[in-house]
Amino acid sequence: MAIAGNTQHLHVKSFFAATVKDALARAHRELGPDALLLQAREAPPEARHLGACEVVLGLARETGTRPPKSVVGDPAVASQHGAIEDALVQLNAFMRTLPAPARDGGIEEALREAGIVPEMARQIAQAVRQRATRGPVVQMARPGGVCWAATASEIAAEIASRLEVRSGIGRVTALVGPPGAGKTTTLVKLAVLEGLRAGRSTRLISADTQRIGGAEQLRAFAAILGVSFLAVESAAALGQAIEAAPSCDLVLIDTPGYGPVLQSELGGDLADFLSRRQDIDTHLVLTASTQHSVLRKLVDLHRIYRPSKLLFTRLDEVESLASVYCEAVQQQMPLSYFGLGQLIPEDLEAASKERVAESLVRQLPEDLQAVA
Ligand SMILES: Nc1nc2c(ncn2[C@@H]2O[C@H](COP(=O)(O)OP(=O)(O)OP(=O)(O)O)[C@@H](O)[C@H]2O)c(=O)[nH]1
Ligand SMILES: [Mg+2]
Repeated sequence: MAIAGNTQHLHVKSFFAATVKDALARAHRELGPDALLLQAREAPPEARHLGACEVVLGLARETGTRPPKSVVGDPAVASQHGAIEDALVQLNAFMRTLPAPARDGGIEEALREAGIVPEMARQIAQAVRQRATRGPVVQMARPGGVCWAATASEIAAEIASRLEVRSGIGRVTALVGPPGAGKTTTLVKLAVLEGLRAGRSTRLISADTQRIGGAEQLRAFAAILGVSFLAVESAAALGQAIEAAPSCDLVLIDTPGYGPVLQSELGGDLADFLSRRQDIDTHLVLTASTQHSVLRKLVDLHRIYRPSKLLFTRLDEVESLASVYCEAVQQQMPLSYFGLGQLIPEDLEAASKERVAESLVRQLPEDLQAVA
């Protein structure tokens, strides 16, 4: 690593030992007292066999020369000391000018700016630093200078590792969620993808019968697809319709979307029924375009259904999946499917961690991605 305007180069080397103190002692024995401590950290898993602690030290040296075995009392090395000391003085002065956030490459700040909630951004940045295979890098050409040389894939992998994905649906599946979230459209997409195209006999049930015309949309779709359809007036009737279905049939249940007031007035029986029937695979349908704070309220409002998965629609309308990510991670709920538009069934795909992680990494500033 060249030091700008100087023929000296910075030789960077890691030393491992059981304690930081021992690792430092070993480093100073080999590099001498002038070596500059760049980093002390827990050794990464792949180097753990070398010692629990890793220290990384830098020492300025001439281009093309090998690092001295020992500088103490070595006349050849001593003759270089003037130049080396100059370089280290420059380096130390430079490092003192670095703004604090740049010391972690700005990953935490960039994640916050990409919409990740602060605590999560801090944890991800910290984990990325531990995951980073190349340790800290001094970048003389870059304002801000010291970066954690995590690769884009290391950042994406850390983001993805916090997510859970469980696509596929149960034999009896219900979609619940706020008004207009895309429940009916998604149910029909699932009927085609998981029912008809998979060669499974499929039944559609609408529990959306309190609203005038609520069940008609699904009835019309069922007629077009040529699958059986039933509208049920109560939770008890829903239970009977499920029992009446042949055991190999896929049963897909559409439910009405209620706001907070109607939910408590009209939604209680259905919520009681679904929350007790954990054999029914209940997905909470939400739109990716909803702000994170609102998503939180919607998840709370629909907790009475005890959904086990989150299904997000309208990914086609958003740049960032930050709120989808934060909500799924904070609720520790798996993602099932993503709605990507209005086309049936093309615009539905199994949820993937990669899609979410890549969308977030794309939000990071270009210079960070370049380092990353
Ligand atoms: N752009 C986009 N539009 C979608 C998506 N999914 C559904 N929609 C549209 O959203 C609108 C509402 O969809 P519905 O399926 O009727 O929503 P719902 O949750 O059943 O609504 P209610 O029954 O009124 O609660 C329709 O115009 C759909 O075509 C999606 O992934 N992307
Ligand atoms: Mg509907």
